[in-house]
Amino acid sequence: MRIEAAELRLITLPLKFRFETSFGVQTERHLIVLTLFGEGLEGYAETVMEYTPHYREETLPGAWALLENLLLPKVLGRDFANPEQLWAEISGFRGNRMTKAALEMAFWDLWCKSLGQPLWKLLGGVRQEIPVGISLGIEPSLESTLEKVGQGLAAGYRRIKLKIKPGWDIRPVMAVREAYPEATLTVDANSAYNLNDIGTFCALDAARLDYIEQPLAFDDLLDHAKLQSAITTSICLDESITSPEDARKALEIGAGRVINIKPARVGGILASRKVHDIAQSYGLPVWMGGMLEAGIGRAANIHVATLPMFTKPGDTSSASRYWQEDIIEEGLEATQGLMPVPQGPGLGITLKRELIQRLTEKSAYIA
Ligand code: OSB
Ligand code: MG
Repeated sequence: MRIEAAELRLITLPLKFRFETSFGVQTERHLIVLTLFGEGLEGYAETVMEYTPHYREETLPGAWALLENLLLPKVLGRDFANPEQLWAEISGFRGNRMTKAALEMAFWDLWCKSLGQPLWKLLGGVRQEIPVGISLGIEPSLESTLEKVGQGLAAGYRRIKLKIKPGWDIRPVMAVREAYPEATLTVDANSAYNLNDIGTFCALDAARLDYIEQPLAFDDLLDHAKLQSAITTSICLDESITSPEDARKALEIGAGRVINIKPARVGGILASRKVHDIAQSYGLPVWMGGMLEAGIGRAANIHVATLPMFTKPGDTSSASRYWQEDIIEEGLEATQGLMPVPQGPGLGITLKRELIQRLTEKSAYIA
């Protein structure tokens, strides 16, 4: 598959809800829509990073510059037989995995389309519906937290994840557990704690959480292993896993028992499959994380989550929860907590071009 040209568009999408985490508040998403052109086909991707490096280090302006000046010039006019070959070409650049993942995603879409196959099939997926839950931001009150949890469960979502931070942890979590004794509940601290907080996590053992997501530093493994040995609840790693190598090391030292796979964070779809395979070799489950994706990224996440070890409900909830109007024609909607897998070639999605054009704040065409 020859990559002939590329287009970058910067767009902003207002979120339907205010999303507060331990690292900040989000009310809109800024993303780059990347299109690769080749052999009469188009491959799509969207980015996950924001303007500020509050989740991991990468930023949107950094991604734009890297794509425009380095990554796209390196692959344009070149032929790649498969995603592995494309990855080999760009893997010499260190880090910047989210940015490289965007290029890889668009190439997967293009390559699968050239073979007339959906992504999930070429990847080796085994399921046609993905079990999903919701990620609830930090709410202004206990009452609204309980209400949102109730709504999520009533909609059939299979797990409710509560964002926590120091000062908003044991009390809301226990209140939700008391109100919903049977619900599958998890929490996500987004790196807000350290080993001095072991007492908080010991107290949370009583909440019977399925796991505690990323309690400690975004780049830590060792302290997570220490915390894991001190509590009964499983730790799930998110921020700390940026590659298959990280996953191997984390599982080897017992830094957690579950991995949240976000394809962008680990360096793309091939890397996601490798992290998945490593978890499988330890007999440990994974689940599909989310970065408040619009339609392109959401579709990609659904395809990847068809791999066998994605047994825990992921964060890929219905697109209509997030957006008044999504950027793709297909509605990615879950029923009773099950998200169907798109069946067209590649990602199986069609862009809403007029909407994307209208939203475009900046664009670049590179040939
Ligand atoms: O830590 O999982 C996270 C969103 C943005 C950045 C980090 C995270 C999240 C979410 C939302 O939890 C998941 C989603 O609904 O897409
Ligand atoms: Mg997380």
